[in-house]
Amino acid sequence: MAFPKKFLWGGAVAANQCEGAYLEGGKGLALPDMLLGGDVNTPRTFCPTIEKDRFYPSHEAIDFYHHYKEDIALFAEMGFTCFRLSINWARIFPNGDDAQPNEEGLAFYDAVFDECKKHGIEPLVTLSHYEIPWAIVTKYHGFYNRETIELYVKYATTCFERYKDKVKYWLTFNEINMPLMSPQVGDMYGIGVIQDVDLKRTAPCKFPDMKDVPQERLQALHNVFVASAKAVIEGHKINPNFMIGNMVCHVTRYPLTPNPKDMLETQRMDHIFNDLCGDVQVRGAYPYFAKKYYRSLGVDTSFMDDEADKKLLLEGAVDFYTFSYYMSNCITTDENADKIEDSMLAGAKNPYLKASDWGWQIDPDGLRWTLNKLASRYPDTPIMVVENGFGAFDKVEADGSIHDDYRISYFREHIRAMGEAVEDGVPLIGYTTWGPIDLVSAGTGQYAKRYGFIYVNRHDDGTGDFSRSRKDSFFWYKKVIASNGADLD
Ligand code: BGP
Repeated sequence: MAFPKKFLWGGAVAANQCEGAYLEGGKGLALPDMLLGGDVNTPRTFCPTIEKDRFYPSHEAIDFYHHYKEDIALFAEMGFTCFRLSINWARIFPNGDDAQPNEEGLAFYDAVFDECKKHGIEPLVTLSHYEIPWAIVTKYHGFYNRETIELYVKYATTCFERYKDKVKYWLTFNEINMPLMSPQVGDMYGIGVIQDVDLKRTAPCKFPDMKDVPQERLQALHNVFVASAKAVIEGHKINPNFMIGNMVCHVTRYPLTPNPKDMLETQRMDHIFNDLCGDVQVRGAYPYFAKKYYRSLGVDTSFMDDEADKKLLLEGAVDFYTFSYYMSNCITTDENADKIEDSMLAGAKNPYLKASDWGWQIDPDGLRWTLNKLASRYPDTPIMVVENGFGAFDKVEADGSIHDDYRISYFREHIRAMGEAVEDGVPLIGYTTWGPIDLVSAGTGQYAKRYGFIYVNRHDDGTGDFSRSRKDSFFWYKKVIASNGADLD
């Protein structure tokens, strides 16, 4: 496999899923702090107040806040040259609209980046990985309010100024297309717009029970685009060498049959759910198909025609394209086709693919297909896969070892597919696996859905001492990195 010489190899985490210490160091509440755990059959619920008798996984997560030195040393042992992490916005601006940033929060990330540097690891920093301060949700109605654009830009520029000599690679918003992909979940996660929920009540509320108001959701997403563009513009003023990217959740879609109706529906869904956000952020303008879709939901699209915003989107186009890739789905107009039971990623089952215990279909060739698609859609734009991984139940043997050959085989095939895409000519610059260390699942809030090369002794019943240990995949990935992707055995 011929990966480029300075290819970035590493892993990715998000603050809310690993840090814990949810009120330490002056941090304020962030949206994920209000989420309870669920499992594969129980949707995650949202509890708008903190109740003593309930379990909120982000509050302790895997306690990266106190273990970061040990964890970064383990990443270095695997040979990481890149570590993707997010800054928790609520550590820097605990109330979202504070006049001054929280120095203790800033100092924490200084220490983390210094630790990376010590080990020769390049940080890749996501500014917003679902960690909108809770106060912005309750006081401003999230990104629906244009004032939130300025709060975000202030937060972003504070980080750019502070870390301009320590961080070169930035991403403005994680999985920015989530509000399109899944209205209720996306409202919550991406844009902090919660509809029709009494934010003072204590009863948990299931995501699917929340009301969707497309006008607010899509106008908020527009404000997110503007916030991202402004951040890119300001970032480049602070350090012209910054590489600032977007981040899309790419669920690759195939027609289930060659029925032209299936083809058309697949193209339509691919456009809306996978391409729309990338087009805005890379090309700097809404694609031609956006208006028809928005209007079909009854949305007044005049915000798309605002001249000042149009100018910002164009000037604030990103420097590189990044995405998460876990699976592919099939699309069909046949209502009787066998469905995938996942509200977020719904589609039809592909008879050629196997799935994880959470129903995510495993498709390495789909990654090659996707990389080629993106390279032709966004010519001359460097591409990076910033999330890819296999959530699974792991078994700890009596001697403490963990034989996760299923994970190794998932990664082997996906890295092979990436290598083939590089040979096809795709300008791929790096790869960070999702969850190089076990962490809290975003979708289900579980610890049991494990992704790591590093095991964390922490469980869904709240037990475990947070100790870390190496799985078989740890040694395998180390070999892969040392050989720059050539040795996948
Ligand atoms: C992406 C998120 C991550 C991560 C990953 C795996 O959607 O960006 O935060 O969690 O998916 O999903 P899950 O944790 O639900 O298994």
